[in-house]
Amino acid sequence: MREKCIILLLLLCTLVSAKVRKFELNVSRASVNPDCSTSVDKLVVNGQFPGPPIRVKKNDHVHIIVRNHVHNETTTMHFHGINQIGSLEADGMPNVTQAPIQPGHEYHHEFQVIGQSGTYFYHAHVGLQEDTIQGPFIVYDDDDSWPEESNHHHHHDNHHHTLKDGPYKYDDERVLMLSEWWQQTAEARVAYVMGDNYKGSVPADSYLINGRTIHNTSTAHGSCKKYSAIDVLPDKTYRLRVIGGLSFSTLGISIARHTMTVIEVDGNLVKPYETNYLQVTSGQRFSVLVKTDQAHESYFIGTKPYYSQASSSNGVAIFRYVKHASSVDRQLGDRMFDAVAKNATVLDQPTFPASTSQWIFPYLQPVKRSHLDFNKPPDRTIIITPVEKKMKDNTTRWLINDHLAPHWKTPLINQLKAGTRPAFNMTAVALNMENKGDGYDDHLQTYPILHDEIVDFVIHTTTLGPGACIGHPWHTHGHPHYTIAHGPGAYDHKRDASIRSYPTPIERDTSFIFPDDSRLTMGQGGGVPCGWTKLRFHATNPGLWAFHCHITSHMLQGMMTVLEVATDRHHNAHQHHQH
Ligand SMILES: [Cu+2]
Repeated sequence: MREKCIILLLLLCTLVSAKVRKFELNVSRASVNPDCSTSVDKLVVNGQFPGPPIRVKKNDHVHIIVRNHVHNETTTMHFHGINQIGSLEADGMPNVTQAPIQPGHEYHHEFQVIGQSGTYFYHAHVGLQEDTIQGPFIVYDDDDSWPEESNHHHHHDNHHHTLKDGPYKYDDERVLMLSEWWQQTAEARVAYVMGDNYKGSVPADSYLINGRTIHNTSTAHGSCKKYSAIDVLPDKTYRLRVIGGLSFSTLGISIARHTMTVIEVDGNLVKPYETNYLQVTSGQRFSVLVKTDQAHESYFIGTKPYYSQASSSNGVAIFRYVKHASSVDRQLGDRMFDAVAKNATVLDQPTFPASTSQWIFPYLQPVKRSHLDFNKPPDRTIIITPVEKKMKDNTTRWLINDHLAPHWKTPLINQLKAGTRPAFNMTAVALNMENKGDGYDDHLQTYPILHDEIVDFVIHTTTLGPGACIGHPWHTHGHPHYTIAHGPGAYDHKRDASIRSYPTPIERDTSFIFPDDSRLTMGQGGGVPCGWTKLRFHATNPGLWAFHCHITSHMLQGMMTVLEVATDRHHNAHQHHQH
C-alpha cells in the first residue's frame, strides 16, 4: 500500500511539472513551387510547406488552435501517433471526433502527451489536404534530449553538449520530412480519385525532402529553392528524425557512404539496428544515428519508391559537412543549395537494394518490453479484407468486408454527447467471438471493442487486377499496435492462428501490409487476397478511433473504418469547442 502511495505521488509530481505549451496553426491557400517547376496554389500551414515544427516535452499539456482561412474548404488537424488518452476530441478526425472546421472558424485542440516521446507529425485529415498540410511534431523525453533547452545553459556552444535519449547519446539532431508533390491542383487530384474516370493511382511528380527538390535540373530557374541541405559538423553523431509525410509511396532513403543505425520507430526506441537505407511508408517515422566520419564536403541523400509503378525518384537532398558551428543552419529546409553549380564537390549517389517483404521490421527489438504476451491467443480475431470495386456510377471505392465506408452527417462524438447514438451492444462482438460475423456493427457502422480487450486484426492486401498486388500502410488512431505475424495469400485462422513471424514485436502506429503474392497464379483477377499481416491491439483508451490505410486516396475511396472502443465508458466530453 505504501509503495502504491509513493508511486502515485511520483506520478502526480510528473504531471504537475508538465508545462502548458501553446501553438497556432493557420491553414490558408498559398502559391508554392517546391520542385522548381511551376507555382501552384495549395493549402499550407502558417504559409509554409512543410509547416513549422511543433516541439513539446513528454507529459506536456498542449493547446493548439487551428484556424481555417480557406474560404471554400473545410479542414481538420490530426496529431499522428499521439494516443490522445482521454482527449478524443483532440484527434482531428472529421465527422468522427469533431465537425470539420468551417471556413473562417477555428478549433481548439487540448491534450496531454501522456507517456509518449519521439518523432511524430501533424497533418490535415480532410480530402487530400495532407499532401501539403503537414509538419513535424517532436516530443522530447526530457531536457537531456531537447537541443534548444539543453543549449540554453551553454551560450557559446562551439564546445558541444551531448544529448541523451534512453540508452542513446548523440551530438545534435536534424529532421528529414519526406513528402510527395503533385503539380496538378489538389482539386483536380480529388476529382480524379473520387470521379468516374479513375484508372489507378498516379505517382507523384516529385519527391520532396524538407519540402524541396528539383523536378528538371535543366529548366530550374535561379530563384527557386532547389535542394535542401542538411548541415552537419564533422566527427559528430547526429540523430536524424525521418518523417513519412507521404501520401502514396513507400520511399527508400539513403545517404551516400553513411550507415544508419535505427534507434526509433513511430515514437518508440528500438535496439540499435544498422542499415544502409530506410523504407519509409506513408505515416511512419524513424530516428537513425549517423556518424559524420567521411572526408568530403557533401554527399547525396537519395530516395527510391518501393512497391509502386514509379521506378525512380527525383527526391534528393544534400548531406553537407560544414567546418564551424556558426555556419550550421539548423532550420528545417531553410537553406538553398545549388547542387547543379556545386556538382564537383558532391560525391556518389546512394544505392538501393531490391525490395524484400517485411524489410528489417521482424529483426527490430524494443528497448522497453511490452506488457503483452504475444504468444498467447487474443480475445478475438478480426479479419479485414479491403477490395477495390467499380461502383454502378463508375466511381472506384474500397469496400472493407463488403461494407461501404459510411458518411456520417452528425459527427459520432456529437451523437455520443447528445445520446442519439445507437447503444453500444455486445451482439457484433459475440457473433465475432463465435466466428459468425466479422465484428462489424451495422447499426453503429463501426467495430465495437470492449474495454481491455486484446484483438488481433488480420489485414489482407488484395489484387488490383490479374497478378497485381500492392501494399497498404495501415494506421491506428488512439492506440498503438504490434505487428506479430504475416503470410502469403489468404489467412486461414485454423491453419495460421499461431504463426508468429515477429519474435520481438515493437510498438507502432503505422504498419505496412506487405504484398506477398507467392501463392497467386497470374491469371486470377482483382480482389484476391495476396498477403496478410496480423496486428495485435490492446483496447485501453475509450473512444472512436479511425483505423485506415494511410494512402490518402485509398482512405478517401473508403479504406477506413472506426474502432469504437468501450464508448459505454466514455465520459470526458469537455474542454473542446469550436468557435
Ligand atoms: Cu491503401
